[in-house]
Amino acid sequence: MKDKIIFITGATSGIGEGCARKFASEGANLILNGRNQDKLNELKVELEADFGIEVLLLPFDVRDRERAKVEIESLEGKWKSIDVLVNNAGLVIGFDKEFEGVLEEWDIVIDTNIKGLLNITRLVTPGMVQRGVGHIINIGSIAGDAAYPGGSVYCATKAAVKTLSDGLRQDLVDTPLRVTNIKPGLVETNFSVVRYRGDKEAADNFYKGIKPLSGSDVAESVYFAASAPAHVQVAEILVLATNQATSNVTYRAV
Ligand code: NDP
Ligand code: 8X3
Repeated sequence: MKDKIIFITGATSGIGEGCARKFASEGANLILNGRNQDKLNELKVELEADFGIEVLLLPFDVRDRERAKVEIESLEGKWKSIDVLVNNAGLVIGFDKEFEGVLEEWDIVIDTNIKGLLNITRLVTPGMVQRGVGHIINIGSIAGDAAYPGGSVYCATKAAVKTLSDGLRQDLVDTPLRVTNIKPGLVETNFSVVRYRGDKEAADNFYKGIKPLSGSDVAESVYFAASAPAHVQVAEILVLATNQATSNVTYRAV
């Protein structure tokens, strides 16, 4: 992994931050994206000092097509040659029933988890095809395998991530590129704080009675797929907390 270029979206927290630390610890150089510029700056200082790697920051909203295009097309030198794209930026808002949810919140979730991911894939993959090198790793979810109460729109976006991963794998089948869909279960990150619209106590309660995964647990699966030999394509990984067996067990009443 030494000197490879890894582009991680949503690197300011949780799974994305865990991936940044893991790839940095293995000697990779990182392009880190997210909207929280302060957190990105902090990570850059820390990871460059701790691991002697280089970090380039691309702070933008993955939903912003024009900005993403300018930022990615302006990459220079070695930063153009992205080896691994980790499409991680994503969120859910609320636990509303499908017939009661807030349309504007659904727009944010759909635009980020599906269209934002597609936006970055569309911008980064052509260069990988041209160079004959590349790996697209999408962070899906067990929520994409089956809906749970109060989660249908989020679950639908993660089902879309599965389909987009499967479709891209077929579109790239005659190239050396690889596509992986990582499907975590319960991971304790800022995800639930966002889901409960900033209510930290409700977010903490969500994990009561179960030891969830951490962002770095999931990063180990991402790294496993990325570091497999070139002829090995890890198509999917479903990684769950030990006391979680299905998508539905994640449901908690608000
Ligand atoms: P966090 O809330 O901790 O992290 C989400 C990251 O996404 C943050 O870095 C946030 O950064 C970034 N992000 C959100 N919206 C945008 C945007 N529009 N543009 C750029 N970056 C954005 O949650 P997780 O780490 O848990 O979530 C990461 C991924 O993992 C998501 O796709 C989620 O669906 C998935 N997942 C999470 C699970 C869980 O239980 N936590 C389980 C299964 C999958 P910033 O605010 O700085 O933009
Ligand atoms: C996140 C997992 O089921 O907590 O994708 O929504 S879940």
